[in-house]
Formats: sequence, C-alpha cells, structure tokens
Amino acid sequence: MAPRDIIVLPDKKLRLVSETVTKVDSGILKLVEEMFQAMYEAPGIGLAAIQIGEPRRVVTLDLAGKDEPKAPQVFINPEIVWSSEETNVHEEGCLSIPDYYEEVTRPAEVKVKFLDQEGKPQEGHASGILATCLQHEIDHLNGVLFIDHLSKLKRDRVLKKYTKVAKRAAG
Ligand code: GNR
Ligand code: NI
Repeated sequence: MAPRDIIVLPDKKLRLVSETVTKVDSGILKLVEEMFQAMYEAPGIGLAAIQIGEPRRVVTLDLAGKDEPKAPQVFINPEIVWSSEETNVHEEGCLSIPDYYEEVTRPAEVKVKFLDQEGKPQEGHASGILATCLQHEIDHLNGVLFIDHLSKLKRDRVLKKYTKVAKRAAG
C-alpha cells in the first residue's frame, strides 16, 4: 500500500491534543506500521501519529545514520517525567513544515515514561538528538510545533508563508 500522506501547515489538525492510547491492540500496531512507512518514505527521523491525521499518542523514531541498519523505536503515551536544567540548541525541521529549519533551545536531557509495543511500561533516559527528537514529537501530541519555541516574529512569518502557499495551491 502507498504510504499515508503527511499533513502540513496550515492544517488545523496539527493543533489537536492527541488522545491517550488505552489499549495497545492490533489497530495501534497497524498505525505504528503506517507511521514507519510514512516516516521512512519522507524521509524523517521521527513522526507523531497526528502527522498522518491520527490524533493518538503514538511516536515513532529512527535515529540510525544512512549507512547503518534500521533502528526503529516506538513510544506509546510518552510522558516527560524529568528534564534537565541544562539546555541544548539544535537545528530542527518538521515534516509538517517542509523546507524550514531553525535552531531551537530545549532541555538537554529528559527522562521519559512510555508504553512499548507490548503495552508494557518502560522508562528511558535521553540526551543529544534523542532528547531533542522526543521533545519535538511529544510536543506534536499536545498540538505544539517547533516554531512555537521561536520568537513571535519568526513564527508569524512562517505561518503566513504556509497560509499563502496553501491559498495559491487552492487557486
Ligand atoms: O525528520 C525530522 N528531523 C528532525 C530534526 C531535528 C529535530 C527534530 C526532527 S523531527 C523531524 C520529523 C518530524 O517532523 N517529526 O515530527
Ligand atoms: Ni515534526
């Protein structure tokens, strides 16, 4: 099957707060598969379910380099339970905001609670790009985009650009 489309700005769905997964059933596992398919096709290193239009608290990641074997990771109902005082600046992009990149400041390290694909509770400690990506994806679950961490001037400029692009495409 063709991969599912990734929704982009100014799609209002990106602002939805996604729903908690109550049971990791076959429907959720199918969603995970569809997310990996869309993420690898894009290609991107992370994806939140809402980016393919499904407002569920599911995140996929793969931080493996180009020439490395795949390293798929799944986080269901991820929750940040601790974040460091120390911050980190990393250039971010988002598949839902194509061709726009900007530096974002976030906590350098986080502890995350989540469910794995068997529905078992897990806890993990993340630093570096993993910490950045997890925070970016968890933001998506709460309707937050990386441009919300930028100045109002920059954010408004981006929003305006994508609204214009959509209007032109609609004719
Ligand atoms: O592919 C992606 N790359 C990326 C780079 C820096 C910080 C975050 C990301 S996530 C992004 C894919 C995406 O939009 N996930 O929501
Ligand atoms: Ni994103």
